Amino acid sequence: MERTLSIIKPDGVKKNFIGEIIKRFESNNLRPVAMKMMHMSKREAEGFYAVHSERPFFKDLTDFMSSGPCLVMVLEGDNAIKANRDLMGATNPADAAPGTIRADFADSIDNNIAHGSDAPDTAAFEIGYFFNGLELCDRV
Ligand code: IDP
Ligand code: MG
Repeated sequence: MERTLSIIKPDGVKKNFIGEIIKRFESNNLRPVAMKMMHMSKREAEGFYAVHSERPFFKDLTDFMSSGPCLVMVLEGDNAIKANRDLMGATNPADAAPGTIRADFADSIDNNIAHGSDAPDTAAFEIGYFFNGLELCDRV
């Protein structure tokens, strides 16, 4: 059993894809154990994406992530990190396999609908960035 952080980015919320995306998670044995809507400040977005602070797209990325509300979730399941990334598809929706979340819903690499942690250490950091232990609900 593994946990991963998922975010439906501002474009996914704005386009009313919350239900569609959560349905795909639940249909594929990824269960939400925590979730909240939040509108990140620029500083909060910069802290979340600190690993990318030297990248040329950092300013646009953090402007976008702080442009509107997101749905931030912790998903639990077998191999949850990889399972979530497989469901999302490639970072650039133009390269994402048909039937993936980004292929079906995203417009561009800048507006690519969803975030998913990429490894156990980043998942631990990202879950702790948004949630405390009491907010993670064990599913029975
Ligand atoms: P990921 O979201 O698939 O894990 P990362 O490489 O971690 O991809 O990049 C974080 C986010 O930054 C991406 O989801 C995307 O929105 C944005 N991004 C990544 N690479 C580029 C790029 O080359 N140009 C513009 N935006 C990018
Ligand atoms: Mg990433």
